[in-house]
Amino acid sequence: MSEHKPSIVILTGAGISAESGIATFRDKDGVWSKFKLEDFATPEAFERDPVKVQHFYNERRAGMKGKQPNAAHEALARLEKEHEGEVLLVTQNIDDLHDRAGSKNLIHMHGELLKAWCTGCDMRSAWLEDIETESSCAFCGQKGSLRPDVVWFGEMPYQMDQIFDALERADIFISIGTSGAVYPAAGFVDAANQAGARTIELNLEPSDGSYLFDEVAHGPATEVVPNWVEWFLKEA
Ligand code: BJW
Repeated sequence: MSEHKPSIVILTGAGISAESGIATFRDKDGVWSKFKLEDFATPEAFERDPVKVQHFYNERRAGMKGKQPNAAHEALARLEKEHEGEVLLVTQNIDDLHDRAGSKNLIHMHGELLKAWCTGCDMRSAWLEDIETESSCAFCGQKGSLRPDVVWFGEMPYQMDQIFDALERADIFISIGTSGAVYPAAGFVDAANQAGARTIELNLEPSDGSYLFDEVAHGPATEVVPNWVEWFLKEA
């Protein structure tokens, strides 16, 4: 019988992109310290004031220009390439830094800033510029039906069945750069623990849920993530 290669599920949050110059949400200078989430990150906010919400995301999309993947994104792409077992990377981040680092088995559970979703025909298209009231859908041509393809509070994150299936068969679960403040992602560690996985937190500082993990390593993602990957590929 062939040796079992551990299945790994990785959850990443804003902390992994912090050293690439993208703001986190709940840190001192985070997005929610400047903008009230109820006014920008709910379907109700968009209904009330679509221009204001589009402007917020247009600014953040423009702010992505020139941002590059860092050593932590690259280490996770290397892990997927070199580890013979399954590696599923689930990111809460709406940036494209994991994609550009080369990760392939990747789920953007909170959507993608560089895509527009047409609420008229339900199609998604790559979108690098501003979304304006006059912008028309690349598929159906309708005007005024595009929104950022991101998951707001109260909306269902993407590919949840696939994520929970992977957590059920996970041998290792690693949570990186996330405060664990937002569900359902914050509950993945419980699902992994129930599945008997070894659970690991890699974060700048202990998150509120640190005690739920079997192992923790604290420090900047560009240090702790490449160190862990290097160790795992050599020793495991
Ligand atoms: C570093 C670092 C460095 C810094 N190196 N680390 C009451 C109880 C329980 C749940 C709810 C409740 N009321 C409502 C809910 C549900 C709600 C929720 O969780 N609310 C909470 C506020 C309580 N969730 C939802 O509505 C979600 N949908 C949902 O639940 O659907 C129903 C459902 C039920 C059951 C199963 C399945 C579904 C949708 C949530 C959508 C979240 N959307 C956002 C915005 C996306 C678009 C945008 O960007 O504008 O997603 S909010 C924001 O938070 C964003 C992030 O992905 C998410 C998580 O944030 P993250 O990544 O953890 O960032 P931070 O800033 O919090 O943490 C950064 C961490 O990095 C920190 O720990 C730092 O220390 C660390 N760090 N520098 C390493 N260099």
